[in-house]
Amino acid sequence: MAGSGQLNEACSGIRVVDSHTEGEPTRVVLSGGPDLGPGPLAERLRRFRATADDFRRAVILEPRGSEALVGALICEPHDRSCAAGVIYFNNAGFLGMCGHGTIGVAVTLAYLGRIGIGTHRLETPVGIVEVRLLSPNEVAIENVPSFRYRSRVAVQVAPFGTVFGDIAWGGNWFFLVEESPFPLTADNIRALNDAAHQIRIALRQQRITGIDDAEIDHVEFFGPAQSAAANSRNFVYCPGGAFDRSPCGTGTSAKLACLAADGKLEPGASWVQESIIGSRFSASYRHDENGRIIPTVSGRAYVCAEANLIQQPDDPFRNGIAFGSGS
Ligand code: PYC
Repeated sequence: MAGSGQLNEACSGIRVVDSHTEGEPTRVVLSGGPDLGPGPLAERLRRFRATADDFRRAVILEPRGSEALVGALICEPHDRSCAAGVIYFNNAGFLGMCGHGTIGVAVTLAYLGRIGIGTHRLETPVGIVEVRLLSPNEVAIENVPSFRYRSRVAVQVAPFGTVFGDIAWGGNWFFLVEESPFPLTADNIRALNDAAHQIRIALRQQRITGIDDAEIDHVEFFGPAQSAAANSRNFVYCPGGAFDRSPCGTGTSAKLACLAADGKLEPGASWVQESIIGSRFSASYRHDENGRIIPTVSGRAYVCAEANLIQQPDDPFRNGIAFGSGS
């Protein structure tokens, strides 16, 4: 009988729990992932990239995933003070850090009974982040040190002329554009995404980068908030060509770094960032000893599925469907 017994023995199972953080999905991989061996997370990320890209694609791409999905592979931490190690990936590759993903991971670990209310540390390839589980669905994360690298950088973008933006690090590299080319409404999502994509390509062609020639692969537009409870609305374009449904944890951190650099937000003061779908993160920051900021970003996540992903050996799309990354 199809679907049982011997046939199933040939299929590998990948155990996942899905959640969304303020609308943006996260898929936590609990088992069935690649063996990346020991060592710091940055080293294991290099092994993941070099040896197990099929696994990334199988978990993230259609027909099992979607362009908006971020995967989070749970690993043994190298630093034993951490509750878990985590490596983030999406439809285009790997992410150093992911704010919404970290909130999703914390809520998922709580759902599974692996962590309780209180403060925990998670190890990522770009550093340790502290997560405070405030309730089963509410999490505050203390992100990696964030900073503005350059302000008011001009980039020539064919349909728009000169576009000015700040370059900042919030766990990923961002180009932050204050004057959005289109109003930040759901009707404009396609136009916003296309514009952000053009800017990303122009940054690449004009060799405008982060530190050490790092590619700036996230573009963020800002505009007035729709809710009276928020300070600003954003639209965040992600490396695989999808847009963030949440206000983006690393993008909100990059925004705080710019506000701090401009003297527009005091340490400890609250900043509420609204996403293109109207969901919200609240955030604040403190300074570290190196002149950077340590952002705290809070939001809610909800578990929405538990599943075992199956890859049948003769399925032509067992490793996902490659439409092109959009990058
Ligand atoms: O929340 O940091 C974030 C994030 C990055 C990409 C998608 N979400």
